[in-house]
Amino acid sequence: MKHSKYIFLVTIFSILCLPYDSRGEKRRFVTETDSDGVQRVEILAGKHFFDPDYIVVKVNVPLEIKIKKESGITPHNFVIKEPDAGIDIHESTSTETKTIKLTPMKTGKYKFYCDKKLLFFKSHREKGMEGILDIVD
Ligand SMILES: [Cu+2]
Repeated sequence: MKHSKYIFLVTIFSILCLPYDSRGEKRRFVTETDSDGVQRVEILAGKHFFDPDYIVVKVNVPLEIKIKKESGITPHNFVIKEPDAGIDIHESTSTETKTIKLTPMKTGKYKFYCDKKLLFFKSHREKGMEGILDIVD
C-alpha cells in the first residue's frame, strides 16, 4: 500500500516537471565569447515569457544583454537583483533594443524576471515571466 502511494507521487511529480524542462530546453541559449572578448545574448520579452529563458554565460567575461519587447501595449521589464554576483539590474524594455552591460562575478544559477503587475492581477513573474541566468566557469 505504502509502496504504490510512493509510485503514484513520483509519477505525478515527473509529469509536473516535464513541461517546464522541455520549455527550458527550447529556449536555452549558451553564449560564445566574441573576438572582442564580450559575450552577447539577445532576449525578447513578451506576454508572458522571456526568449531565451535559460541563458548560460561565462563568469568574469563581460556580458552584453540586448533586450527588447514584442509590440503591444503591455509593458515589461528585466530584473536581476544578485549583488553577490555583481548584478543589480532593473531595466524597462521597449520595442527598440536596449543594451545592458555587466560582468558576471560569481558562478551559480540566478533568476531574472519581469516585476510588472496590473492592479490586483498576478504579476508577470507569477504568469511565467521568469528565467535563469546560469553563470559557469
Ligand atoms: Cu512583463
